[in-house]
Amino acid sequence: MSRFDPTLYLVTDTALCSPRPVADVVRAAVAGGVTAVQVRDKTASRRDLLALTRAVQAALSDRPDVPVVVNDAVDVALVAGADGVHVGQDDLPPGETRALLGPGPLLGVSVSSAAELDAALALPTGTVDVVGLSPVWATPTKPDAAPGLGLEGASALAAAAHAGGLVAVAIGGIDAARAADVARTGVDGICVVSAVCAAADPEAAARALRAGIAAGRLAE
Ligand code: TZP
Ligand code: MG
Repeated sequence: MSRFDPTLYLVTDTALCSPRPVADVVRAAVAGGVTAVQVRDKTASRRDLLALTRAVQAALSDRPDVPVVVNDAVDVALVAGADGVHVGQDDLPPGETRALLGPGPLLGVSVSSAAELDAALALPTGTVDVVGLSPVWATPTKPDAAPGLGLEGASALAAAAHAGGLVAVAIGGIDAARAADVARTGVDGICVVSAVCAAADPEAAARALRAGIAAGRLAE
């Protein structure tokens, strides 16, 4: 899947979804307007991450338009036949990850600075598809994240990513109240964890985020 709609990209957190199964939260969130899903569980074994990925894929079996991407684990993504992988700066490098994946699946890379973005842009065309601009704001969901880019930083990195032909999504501290401001930076999409996973009603939370994004895009 080389083309996808990155408008509202849900990154899962098993603990924040609990006691609800992640797959149930994902299904509700997709009904509310989530367009892409990344299965992320830093504490799960490879085997459990595979089971979680398969549960999410099964929950979305009637939504082939919504890609299921695996965080960090290219082996799990390959075994599950996932639509892609997202790697950080401490994971397998993107070139090697692409070599393992082959040309079809999506490859996302987290970048926290212009230097990290430049490194992604310097790779051969078709290596990286999407960059996650990370984080826009500090967030308790990832306390070890780099310092926040802010809206101006995200805007500058999004422009540079677009100039190099990459899709740019923003992550970190984004909720419905901030979604319009983030959309106005020109990013192609917004990634959220807690705004959906910790919501009492994930479907309503996704709808509110989509409304914020739409408002920001209209104002562009
Ligand atoms: N990468 C950068 S910030 C972050 C990740 C996975 C967590 C974002 O979580 P939230 O709850 O949407 O702020
Ligand atoms: Mg990672």
